[in-house]
Amino acid sequence: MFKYLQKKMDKALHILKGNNKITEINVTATLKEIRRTLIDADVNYKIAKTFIQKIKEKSIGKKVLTSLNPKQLIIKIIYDELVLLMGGKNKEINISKNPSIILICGLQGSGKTSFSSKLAFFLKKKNKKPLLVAADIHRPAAIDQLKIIADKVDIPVFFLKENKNIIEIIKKSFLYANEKKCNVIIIDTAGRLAIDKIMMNEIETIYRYSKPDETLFVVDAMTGQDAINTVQIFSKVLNFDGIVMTKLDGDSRGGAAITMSSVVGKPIKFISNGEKIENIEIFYPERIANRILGMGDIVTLVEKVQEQFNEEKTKKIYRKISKNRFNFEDLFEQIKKIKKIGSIKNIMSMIPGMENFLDKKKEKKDSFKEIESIILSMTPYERHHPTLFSNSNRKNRISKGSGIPLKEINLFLKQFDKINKIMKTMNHNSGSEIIKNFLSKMIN
Ligand SMILES: Nc1nc2c(ncn2[C@@H]2O[C@H](COP(=O)(O)OP(=O)(O)O)[C@@H](O)[C@H]2O)c(=O)[nH]1
Ligand SMILES: [Mg+2]
Repeated sequence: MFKYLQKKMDKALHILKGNNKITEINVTATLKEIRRTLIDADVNYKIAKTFIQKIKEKSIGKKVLTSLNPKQLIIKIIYDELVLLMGGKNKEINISKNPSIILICGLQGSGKTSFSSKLAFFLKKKNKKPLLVAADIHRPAAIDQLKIIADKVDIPVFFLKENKNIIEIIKKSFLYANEKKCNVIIIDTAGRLAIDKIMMNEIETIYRYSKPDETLFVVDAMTGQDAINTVQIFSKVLNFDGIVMTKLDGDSRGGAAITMSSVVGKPIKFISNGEKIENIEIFYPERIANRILGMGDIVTLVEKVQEQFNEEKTKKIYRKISKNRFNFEDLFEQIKKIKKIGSIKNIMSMIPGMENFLDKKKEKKDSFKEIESIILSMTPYERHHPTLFSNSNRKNRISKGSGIPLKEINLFLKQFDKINKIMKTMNHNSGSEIIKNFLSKMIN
């Protein structure tokens, strides 16, 4: 699923240079490649163009964090846009009532019957008690098809053989559900080759009579742009709640799936990626975006860094530094923040040039520990007044308390002093520049 997009995106992202700032020049090639990838994957030309435009605006406008690894930052921006394109957060189906009624509709062969049983199986695993209703009155074999699948997983099916009165089928199925204490009723309907009057009349009758809590429209991903057109036509006649996209295991290139919800304004709620009963997945835009980009770790990391070192917070550090009030307590706080982000190796790899350094000095991975012990051995007053350490008695005391040789303490104090000086000369906009220098000097 989404293999095509994955492969192509990976190629596009690898063109990105890691060590430069985000400029028009170094993102252009990547964005061009991404646009081509999207169009090849059956994404509408205009949507692909707007998508690229948005990424360009967002990435080139990113000043504060540009000194972090731009490659990773761009990946995060692409990820965010991709999630938005797919409709943002996942919209859950409404199954809170007893019973909840779910109406399944769609064209012939789109996968309604398969999906109905998959959904029943899925809900059964979530401790619901589903009932499947065979409401396809046009194909005589439809009842058997549903029964064969459902019997295997022990899910009850309601049907009336030889009865073509759709209202009667629905009415009796509700009574049956009540009798059997089923709390979800899934109605599998008939489809036609195209959305026509007969199909719509029938669906509307079922809809009016059953008052579904959730109406899902099933489309075949392999039909590409046609799937989008079909959903658009259907949405004009029935106000359904969500889309189910099936056959994503086929040779579909995924474009319809990623653009569907922004084109038609309805969320995809489930996807199906195989003929087996367990081949059903809730559609989570975030997870799909991660899958397509294959960069889940980077996205999480950038999110955490942005959380800990946002513009406001880094400006505050700068103000302190420029007023010469940056002290050991502040340093301690910074280290705590970095630790929250994850392993030092991870955070270091986000800083241009640091990967090489770390590879060579893997054993230095925990060098923050030393700094922390030194600071912890200081009194609160000392932590706030770095200049007190011109006194060697204090240094001796810290050395004893922390168990760190005096030589190391002297080195640390010297570095601290040096960083403070360097940082003061920096432009206040480059908040992350401060952090970057700060870290690289500390660890050196
Ligand atoms: N490969 C694949 N086949 C599917 C999927 N969903 C349904 N099918 C197949 O598509 C065909 C039509 O499905 P069916 O549920 O009968 O469609 P309906 O006419 O809408 O009820 C069947 O052969 C299914 O096995 C899927 O996600 N992947
Ligand atoms: Mg069917």
